[in-house]
Amino acid sequence: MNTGTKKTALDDSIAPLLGGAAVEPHYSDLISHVPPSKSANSSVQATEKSKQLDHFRVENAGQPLTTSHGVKIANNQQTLRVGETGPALMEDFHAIEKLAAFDRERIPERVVHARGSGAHGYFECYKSMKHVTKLSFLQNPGDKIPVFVRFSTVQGFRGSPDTVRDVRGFATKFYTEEGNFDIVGNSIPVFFIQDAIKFPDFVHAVKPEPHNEVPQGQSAHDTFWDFISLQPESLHTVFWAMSDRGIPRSYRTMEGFSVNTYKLVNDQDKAVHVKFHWKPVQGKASLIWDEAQLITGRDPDFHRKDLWDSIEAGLFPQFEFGVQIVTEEDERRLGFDILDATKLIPESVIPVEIVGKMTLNRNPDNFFAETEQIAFCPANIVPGVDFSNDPLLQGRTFSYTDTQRHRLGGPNFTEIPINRPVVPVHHHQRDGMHQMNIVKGPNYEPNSMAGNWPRETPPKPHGGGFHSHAMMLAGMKNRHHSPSFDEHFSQPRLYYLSLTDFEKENMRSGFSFELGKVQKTHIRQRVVDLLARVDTDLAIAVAASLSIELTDSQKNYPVPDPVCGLTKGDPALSLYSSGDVPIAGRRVNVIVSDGACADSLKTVEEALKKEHITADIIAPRVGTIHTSSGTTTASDSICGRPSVLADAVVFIGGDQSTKTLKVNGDAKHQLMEGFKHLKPVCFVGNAVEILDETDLKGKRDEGLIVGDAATVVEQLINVMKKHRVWDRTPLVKTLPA
Ligand code: HDD
Repeated sequence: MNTGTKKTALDDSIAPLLGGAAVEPHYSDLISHVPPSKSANSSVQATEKSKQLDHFRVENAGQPLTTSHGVKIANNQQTLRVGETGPALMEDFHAIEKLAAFDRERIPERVVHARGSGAHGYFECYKSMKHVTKLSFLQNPGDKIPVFVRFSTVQGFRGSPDTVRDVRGFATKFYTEEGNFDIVGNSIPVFFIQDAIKFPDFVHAVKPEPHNEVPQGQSAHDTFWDFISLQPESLHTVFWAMSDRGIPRSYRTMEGFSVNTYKLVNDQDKAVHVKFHWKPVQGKASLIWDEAQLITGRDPDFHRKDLWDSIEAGLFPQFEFGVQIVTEEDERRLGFDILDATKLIPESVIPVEIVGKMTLNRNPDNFFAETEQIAFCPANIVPGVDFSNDPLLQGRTFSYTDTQRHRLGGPNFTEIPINRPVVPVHHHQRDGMHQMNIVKGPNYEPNSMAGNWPRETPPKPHGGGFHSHAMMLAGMKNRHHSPSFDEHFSQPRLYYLSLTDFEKENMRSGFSFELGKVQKTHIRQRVVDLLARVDTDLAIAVAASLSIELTDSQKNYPVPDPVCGLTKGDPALSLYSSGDVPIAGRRVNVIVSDGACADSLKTVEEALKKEHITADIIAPRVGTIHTSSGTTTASDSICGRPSVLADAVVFIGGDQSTKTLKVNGDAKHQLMEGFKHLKPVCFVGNAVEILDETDLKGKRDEGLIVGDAATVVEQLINVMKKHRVWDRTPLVKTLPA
């Protein structure tokens, strides 16, 4: 055994790997090849929060291995035992500590929203909102504050795939100069229930079924649809989840909504109701359902990696921040209750006023320490904001900190670095599990021992203490809900009418798929009955896929009243009705083989780069590929990076290359699959011969593009702006893959 001062046990074991040379020093050699994270580099301006986190960041490079008590360790490879074959010894404090720490590594996952990804960034104010709110970060244009955002799915466990059909969480922590303010929102503007008391029932129904714990990451099962069919208030949110909104292309291409109505309060103590919105600068976009399901196997971390990679590439995701301010007069003319979280406020009636922008520019250093331990709560508000009487919001204000005390092990989770505000914290709360601070002085108030510090601060226009907005209330104590919460069909109808034809069709397919997985026929029938109350054509289409026939009475249900007189819908509710979408940050699979035309490849790569689109070079094998006049590097194989992971596919021609790819099954599969998922599929030069080897021989459409490199790439960029080749839908239904 090595007990000397120069070589260690690890030195002995890695020496052969390093060519048997004397190993000294050793750890830094092993890790020096790890490239530094670009997003963590100083090119990104450090925010106050980032500077605060510096105090807690631990760099291990060049440091000796120690126990948690700081004792340097000479051997981390073998347990202390008697002789070479004898039993282990209890006095091996290092082995015992190491195993005990490992045994406790997992903490309870979030009861919902367990699967998620986060990023640091900053928020910048565009314009002063002083007239409506004291919120410190909305006073002066140009002011910036740090934020941390966590995106998530709702239903699945921590290890579930990213691209399941689900609502997405969109939670933002603003580290303001007056404390932490959280907007714990979703990617869908409405919620399944109106009153927080129903949340456990809803979650039990949607989570994997209790007897066998399936299905994972899916709502396509009996208990979910049983609940929905008996709870018509959930229908509106279900409409959104069954539409393309339930399968976003990326976290970067989702809208975010506070869902609940809040209040903004100004320095005159005047309050207005408000809903908060996030608008993705990258544009809105979704996946195709078949594609989403395939990605769950091909790359279960698809959204997580997309967020991470775009930040590392310097293509920082941005979201504009908007407010929908509702005056008392507006409230009266809307015709529905803005305190009902199953209702949205149409943007064509009350426009979203854009007041700032959030930029996500830094990946976390440690997933557990930051993304897993961050604790959001709708009750985390600061001066300038207050709660509305929305009964869902009222219940939420309790549930989050309660679950966090359990999940994060006690009341002191606010001292975990990611949760600390960037302003000082002083109070009389003490002790408990994992207290990190050494607080001096008396722990009660009033006190004369320390001049009664820390003291209250009266409310002020700026920098004052938080005080709740005063409101006159009177009423009987009871468990009734307001009759204004009773209507459930007008808003789902508004949403359905707002969609483009292909979005409507996707929603019908979404319903058909999910209800097709439901075993109990009476549950399917009840859902179809609810659909008939919203739109007869939709109900007939879904019913047909389930061999259900609508009764005459179901066909003649009264048409719900239009919301705010919007008989044709509201364009803002559709993903695609407003025309071209931004394409910066998209990815294209560029397929080559040995002999591929170097000039064509260069033209395509350069044109895509100009649009900030990533070209992933893929080939029958990874590594060096010999082109017509040099080499290129395939970052993945055609099989390893299928079309479902890209937004478009380009085949580069070249005599030998085309000859190889024509007989390559993975290449032809990529072509057909990309086509099936309505993606542009392009052929440069003689690569068109690959197309002619498939069932699509001779076929051309807007997105099946053939020609020289410059022509192809120009057309490709134009088609990508439409996101998909939607007109292809009827044809692809007849194709196998
Ligand atoms: Fe919730 C987590 C969003 C209703 C109780 N919720 C959670 C997260 C998001 C939302 C984004 C994950 C935050 C993170 O990334 O850590 N929840 C919503 C929205 C709702 C909503 C937009 C409707 C407007 N939630 C809601 C109700 C209750 C909860 C009515 C209970 C009364 N939500 C929770 C929770 C979670 C949570 C159980 C799980 C983990 C956590 O809080 O920290 O307390």
